[in-house]
Amino acid sequence: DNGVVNHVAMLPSAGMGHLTPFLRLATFFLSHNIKVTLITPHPTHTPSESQLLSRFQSSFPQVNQINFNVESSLSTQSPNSHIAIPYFQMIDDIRTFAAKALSHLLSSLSPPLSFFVSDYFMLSSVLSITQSISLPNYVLFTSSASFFALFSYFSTLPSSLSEHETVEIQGIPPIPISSISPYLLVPNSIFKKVFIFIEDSSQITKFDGFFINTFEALEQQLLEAVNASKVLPGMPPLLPFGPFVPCEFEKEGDQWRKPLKWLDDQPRGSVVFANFGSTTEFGWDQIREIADGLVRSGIRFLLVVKDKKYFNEDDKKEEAGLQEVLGYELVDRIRDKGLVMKEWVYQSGILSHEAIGGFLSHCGWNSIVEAAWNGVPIFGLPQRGVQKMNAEVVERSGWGTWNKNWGWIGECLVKGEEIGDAIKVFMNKESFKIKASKIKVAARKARSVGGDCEVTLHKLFKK
Ligand code: BUP
Repeated sequence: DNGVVNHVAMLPSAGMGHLTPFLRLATFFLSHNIKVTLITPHPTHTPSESQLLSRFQSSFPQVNQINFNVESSLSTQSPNSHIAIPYFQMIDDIRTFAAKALSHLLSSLSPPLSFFVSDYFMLSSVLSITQSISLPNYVLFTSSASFFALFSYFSTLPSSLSEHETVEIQGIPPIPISSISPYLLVPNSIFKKVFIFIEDSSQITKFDGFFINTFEALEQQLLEAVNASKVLPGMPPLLPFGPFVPCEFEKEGDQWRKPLKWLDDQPRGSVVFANFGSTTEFGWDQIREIADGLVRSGIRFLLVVKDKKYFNEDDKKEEAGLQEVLGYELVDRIRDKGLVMKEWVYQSGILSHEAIGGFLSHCGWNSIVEAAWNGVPIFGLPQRGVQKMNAEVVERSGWGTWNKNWGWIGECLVKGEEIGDAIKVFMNKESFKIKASKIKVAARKARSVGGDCEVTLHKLFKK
């Protein structure tokens, strides 16, 4: 220790899927005596984000937490309530703040920053700022290395992509076109306009590096190909910092105990856990089919259902809501075999419970890494974005599967009978369990003292 205080500033994008990995990485920095400044919007996109932030603040009062006011017309109408600012609007608001105030803010921090960590949704908005003040800029990529490869290659792809069957990128497995979000294939879609980084991959090479929540055993081939500049010439280092580990502050009040108590009474490995991400947009008809499938499978289950209303209006009418979503008959059939909850649960705690034997997941990347950390096999029900590509990562490494014929879940209705059969086969497959335990061992090794994450950290701060 030479007395130098290492200081890092971080700016996550909106959404739990971005905030959670940023806070987990911040916790890792803190545990290695690195000072952290965290810059976040107020109000947040969802109530869950502001609750998580305040618990983080209570656990780590030493963190320099800076809130900036979101200036969109929507939020100024009622600055203190959660009035569901549309996601794209929120991203735009963060960019506006960055353009106006970030340069001054970052250069005024004390002690001076070692580097800045931005979100990959902010790519083009921050680079010119950090370059102008000569501040090293790393990007936290909150998805898989598999998607990183496509992301960094994207602007060099032909525009007539939808006529091809696969995308072929040197050094990595071919990506089926059907696994890529249709929004990325449509020229001039709003998605492409908002995430303008994709239009210009050359910017990627100007950053100091990319942090990613993955580890060798999970995505070795991808990491090697990207770092050998096979995917994009001149690529800065893609640094695996995963698996990001769930933290104590993520537990909310006492409510996280409820499903764990129920799980305590279930046999080891007997329960399939079904949860579909923080921005699930299944219709209620699809949720009913999934619940019906779970009952038909004969396997014990813990199902978490939510609708947009819950997230947007902070509506916690748990019991009434459930019957409304599932119908009385189904709620009655569920009684023996399952627990259904209609609220935010402590997912990583559930995944670590020994009664859990499988995970029915939308395949958000954080969920996948949490399952890997706990050695829980995954059956994927991808709904949108990069979730099919994430499901493929799991399938390739042999600890789970998904049904490609079902397409994007929620687009057409998958019936309970089919779901029930699939769950039965999935939960009885020994090879998934064996592979998942191996992934868990590798995940723990990457995070151990002297493991890959610490090696990455020492590279960053070598003096
Ligand atoms: Br839902 C839910 N409790 O009830 P992903 C989620 N989580 O702790 P995303 C809970 O939120 P996209 C709940 O453990 C994970 O850390 C979960 O991130 C936690 O999916 C995070 O899995 C969700 O990346 O969708 O962000 O919902 O695929 O768009 O990233």
